[in-house]
Amino acid sequence: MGQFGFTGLVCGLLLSLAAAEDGFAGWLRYAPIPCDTSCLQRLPSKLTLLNATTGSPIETAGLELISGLQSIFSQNLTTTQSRCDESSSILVATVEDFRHECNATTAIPELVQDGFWLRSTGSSVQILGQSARGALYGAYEYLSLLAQGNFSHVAYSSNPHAPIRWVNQWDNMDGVIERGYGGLSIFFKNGRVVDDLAPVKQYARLLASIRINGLIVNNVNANATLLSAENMRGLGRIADVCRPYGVRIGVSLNFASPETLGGLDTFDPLDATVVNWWNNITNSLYEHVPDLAGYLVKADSEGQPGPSTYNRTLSQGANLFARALQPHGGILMFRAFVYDSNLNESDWKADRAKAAVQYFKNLDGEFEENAVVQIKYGPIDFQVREPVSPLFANLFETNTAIELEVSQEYLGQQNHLVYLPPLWKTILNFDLRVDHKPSLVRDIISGERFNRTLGGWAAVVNVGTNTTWLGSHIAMSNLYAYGRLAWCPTDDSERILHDWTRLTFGTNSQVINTITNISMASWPAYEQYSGNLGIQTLTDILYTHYGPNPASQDNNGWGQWTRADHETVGMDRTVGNGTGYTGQYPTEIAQRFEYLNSTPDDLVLWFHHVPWTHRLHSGKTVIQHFYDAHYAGAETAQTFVSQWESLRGLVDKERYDAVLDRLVYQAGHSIVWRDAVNNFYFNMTGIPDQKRRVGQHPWRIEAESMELDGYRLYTVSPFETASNGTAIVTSSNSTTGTARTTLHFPASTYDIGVNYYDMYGGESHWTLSLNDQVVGEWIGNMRNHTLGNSVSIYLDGHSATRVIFRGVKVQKGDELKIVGRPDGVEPAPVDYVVLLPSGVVD
Ligand code: GCW
Repeated sequence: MGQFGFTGLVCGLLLSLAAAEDGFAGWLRYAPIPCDTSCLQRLPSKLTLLNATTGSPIETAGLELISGLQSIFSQNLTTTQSRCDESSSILVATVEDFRHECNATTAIPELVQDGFWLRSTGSSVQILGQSARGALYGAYEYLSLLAQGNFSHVAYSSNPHAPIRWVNQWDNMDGVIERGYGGLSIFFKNGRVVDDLAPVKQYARLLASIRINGLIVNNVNANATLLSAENMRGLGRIADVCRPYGVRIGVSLNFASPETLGGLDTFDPLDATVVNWWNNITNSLYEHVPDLAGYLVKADSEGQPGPSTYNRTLSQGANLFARALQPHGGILMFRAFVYDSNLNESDWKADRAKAAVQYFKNLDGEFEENAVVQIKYGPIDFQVREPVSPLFANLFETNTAIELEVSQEYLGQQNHLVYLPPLWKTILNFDLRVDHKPSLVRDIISGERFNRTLGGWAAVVNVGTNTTWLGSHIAMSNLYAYGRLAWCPTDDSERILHDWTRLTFGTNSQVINTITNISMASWPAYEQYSGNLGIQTLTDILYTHYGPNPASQDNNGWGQWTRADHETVGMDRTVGNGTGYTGQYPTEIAQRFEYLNSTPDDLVLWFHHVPWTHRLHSGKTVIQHFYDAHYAGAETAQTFVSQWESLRGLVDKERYDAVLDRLVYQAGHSIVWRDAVNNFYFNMTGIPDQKRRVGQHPWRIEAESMELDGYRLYTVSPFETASNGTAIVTSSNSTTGTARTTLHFPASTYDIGVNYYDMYGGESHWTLSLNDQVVGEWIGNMRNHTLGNSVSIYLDGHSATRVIFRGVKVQKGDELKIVGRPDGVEPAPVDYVVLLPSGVVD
């Protein structure tokens, strides 16, 4: 192995693989698979690399194969001197080198950029890439098969769906990640690039293994200081670490940089000094990062500067950067997320969803060839359900890419399991019927439908310093699946999950089935308890985008309105009577959504304003659907816990416990969601739940109804995030509070739940006792420890949560007591206690 000069690196890899199951290895664990002598004989024992120059992806492929076979089978590959040895050997090369050097006659199907060919006859393996990067992808593919215990003889080529397969990080220079739920930045700290880039190297490795070829390292709300001389050197170091993995880095730019950083008195994109300034910056960047992938620009959006300051068009703004990049072969990703955030809700026709088409449609054909318009999947903002952005059907002479979000903003922030590929596929597989011809979104972004040469994918990922990357082991299936779909969007969501699970948790079929069941049920369940029928995620859009707060959607300029009132709900986006949004789609689609009878239930409130008593295709009224769905979703979330518990002993303890903690939390928070949304609309409409559940909680004891000492009542806002609108808090920050009650429930064994608030800024302590015997105690530190983020300093839908003590024997007349000791600003708040007989979810 000395031949390639990477002895030290190999050891480094092996060490990290031997580490604890803390998630750092992701799906690249290369866990051991038993392999006896005859099994070993069926594996290659030698490795031949053609042109493995130092730092090239071919060399990386060799390193990965050596460490992978060593780790999985304890098989030590010996590297051969011979150029084209075929027996018992893995050959890794580019197709070109292979043809040139090996006098080869093998017929290899045509490969496109980054594609690869993989042939394995057991002991002989050929891995050939269209490029060195493709060869590395082939090596990861082969290792993925082996790591899943798949020894099949194979011969196939694999080509990417689109050339752009990027991830975006929203990392700020101070190290905080916007909408990041897995810790601080692995790239930046205190305004500079960090010294230790080991996590970046591992991230690049994970990305390469799912065939991601571009990485934007900083937030789209960009800070111009990234372009300082010192930081350019830092970017050079980041790029050096990523290059061996075929991952090219790029940066987000702040449009006003010529003024704020460069000291010019303008940032007008048509001003010659500005053009010059950006050209110089671009040239300097390429000196540090010769293979810079390009730029990402958010302009004229949410307070970010842009060309509108000088009455220039968005395309004039975009082309400034595109042209600066052209001599270097870079790509400009220009975001379509441009909208007015000061809309007037009293204007029936105002509609944020129309913004992207309004801003970009007329600019079609005006963007440079190396510019790509990056479009969020829906017209608003990463909601639990949105129709596809109509902009995909309005740009024919402009390159486009879809923007997805792996980071679960609006979708539980990785504290809730939500497996996203089924959501993404509703968009990717949507047929927009442009000119009455098949026009699947995935074929538009690949460039195929409108004959574009450039296009593809971006996903906001936001990994951080948490060893699990995203803050949760199980959320990593979304990152894995994103890479898989960007390569091949027709891959099946469940099969992707099977592969991920085998690689991440092993090949036990119970583990695979259980994780698949939970994951596949997770997006539907989350939609059911967080926002149905296309009303959007009913989260707090003015604060952290996490817990419930339906009222926050309306009466502000953000345009994420529900228009809910006593009688009616939903946005009328029809041409006939509403905002006219449906008219932005091609005729067939516009017609489908224009009318209630052809609009699917799951988008009815997106497109129509209807009475709460409107009957859906399902036969239910809108309001009853809300009630039922919120109950069903929360009930499904409860089953995640028991399903996961069936894996005790089948998953290593470290990850078993961590995932269990999250799922228990999710089960409790899904009830917070359910009750908040149901109570909110029950209060608004006065229409009772036919099944008499909403507002009826026979197994609860409200904290405010208990006998209190050192506790006082607290009116929670928003009201629906406390049972009965009221909680209790200690009378001061230093007073211990006691709440007692006598139980009148029938003698039985119950699970006892306590709903309380776990706020940021304090770690209160609570004890629950029955007849002075302690049942359990807990600390309000989840936000700091168990969960990946700290979300609220208030008693609200973000901090509301439930702790459960299982199997407690209760006699009629027992005295239940909660003692709460406040800490910091957290006054040991309690909402209610619930006694759950087996099978009851209250
Ligand atoms: O959804 C919104 C987020 C912002 C984000 C913005 C965007 C980076 O709340 O945090 O800013 O989208 O996509 O630009």
